[in-house]
Amino acid sequence: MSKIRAAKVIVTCPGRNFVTLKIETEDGLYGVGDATLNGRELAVASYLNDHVVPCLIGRDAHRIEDIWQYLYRGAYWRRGPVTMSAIAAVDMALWDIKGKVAGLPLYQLLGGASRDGVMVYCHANGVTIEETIEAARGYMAQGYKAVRLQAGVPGLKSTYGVPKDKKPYEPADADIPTENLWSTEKYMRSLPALFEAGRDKLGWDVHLLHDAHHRLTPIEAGRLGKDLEPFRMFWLEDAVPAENQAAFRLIRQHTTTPLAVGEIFNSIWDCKQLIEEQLIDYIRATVVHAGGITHLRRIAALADLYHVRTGCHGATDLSPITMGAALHFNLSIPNFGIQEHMHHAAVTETVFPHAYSYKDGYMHPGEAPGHGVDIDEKEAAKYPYKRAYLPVNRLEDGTLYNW
Ligand code: GCO
Ligand code: MG
Repeated sequence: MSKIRAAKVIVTCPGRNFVTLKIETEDGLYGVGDATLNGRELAVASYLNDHVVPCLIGRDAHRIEDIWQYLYRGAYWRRGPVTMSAIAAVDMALWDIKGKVAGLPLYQLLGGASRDGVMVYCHANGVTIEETIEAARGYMAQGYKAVRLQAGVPGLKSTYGVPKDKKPYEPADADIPTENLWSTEKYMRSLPALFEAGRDKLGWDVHLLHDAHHRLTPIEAGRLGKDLEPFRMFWLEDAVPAENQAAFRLIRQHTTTPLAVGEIFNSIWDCKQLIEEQLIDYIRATVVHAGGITHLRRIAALADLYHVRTGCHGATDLSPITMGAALHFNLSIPNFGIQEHMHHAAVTETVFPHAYSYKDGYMHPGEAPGHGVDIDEKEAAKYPYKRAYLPVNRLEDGTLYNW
């Protein structure tokens, strides 16, 4: 028994907004969990502060599964990104504590390492194809075995996924969302050339990925997948919005390009049909938005039965705590596929010291007890919350569209 003495929510903005839950036990240990939901951060902070923290005090920190069920079933209102990010934060913090009590890195508690390292992919972005290829070359020189290629679409002024001013990531930079224009026709015409250049200039020994950000219809996605088949992509991500899981049947009927989806999923119910019908190849759900290690393991176990591998979301709006927890998860499960890796800003790293590291295309969670990521509260206090949104997308006739 290790009684929970206190729990607090820390909101900080070192480069971008992060919400962290810190749980302390009566025997002087603590664990931290990520609760960041980009653009809706304070909703999760309130959910935790007002509704979860009071219910945690006095509970046994070791009863991770029981606390998970208590927060999930006990709330009556199930699922949803706010609820599941809050539960995830508690879950991560409790696994962190258990690891510290055991004196073992989290992956050891999850069954030990199934591989030596976690293959990661990075983002090569550019306004033009040439710029994107140049960026990919730079990453390959750092050892990356897998690169996501995104380029500006000729005829569209700015596109989400292609950062402005050569910034390394896609910042949520506006107090009120800025508006982009979108044209599927222009995009679909431009994309094969990017991958043709990719294979031509980067060769065949690198995995190439692409994110369509939910912007296509199923039949468009089928056609795009077919057009991209000659380039043997690792995956085409988020081809269509996935609320209607059956929509993926149509894409599957038309292309053998591997499909990935799920960064906005928050429970196993969002992907049950996609997995059981083998409509996808990679599931992108990750620790913070899909109910923590406890729930993500359940998703991965289901996926394993159907030849679906994991490809956890790892953008910079997920805090280093999620990256650390995901790396332990990735190292331990049998059906790991790949992990996304976007570099956090240096200032983010000063607030979240971590044991994980990158070398030659692979990441490793490190050997620190627990998940190996901490928060420096003094540093965190220097960066107050700042409202910031990602852009929205409109079609050229003004219709609000998916971004
Ligand atoms: C990705 C994503 C991100 C998300 C962002 C939303 O594949 O990394 O699509 O860029 O858009 O994490 O908050
Ligand atoms: Mg994505």
